[in-house]
Amino acid sequence: MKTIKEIKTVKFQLETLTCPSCSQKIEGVLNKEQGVEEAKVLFNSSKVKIQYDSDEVTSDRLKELIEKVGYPVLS
Ligand SMILES: [Cu+2]
Repeated sequence: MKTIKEIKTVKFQLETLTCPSCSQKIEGVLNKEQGVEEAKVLFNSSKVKIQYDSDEVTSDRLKELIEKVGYPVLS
């Protein structure tokens, strides 16, 4: 039997994004992660919207990946 993937959406508020290349870097790292369906950085509001499969990756892990790029996650 095929299991149905449960896709969740999480939004993080980042510290103000100052350059577009950083937001691309964040998107790149997230989209490469197993379990991430789609990650999108909303540059103007310094937010990241991520759709992910909660069986494969946790929101804590996603947060950690963003912080590794160098951007503190505020909430
Ligand atoms: Cu930058």
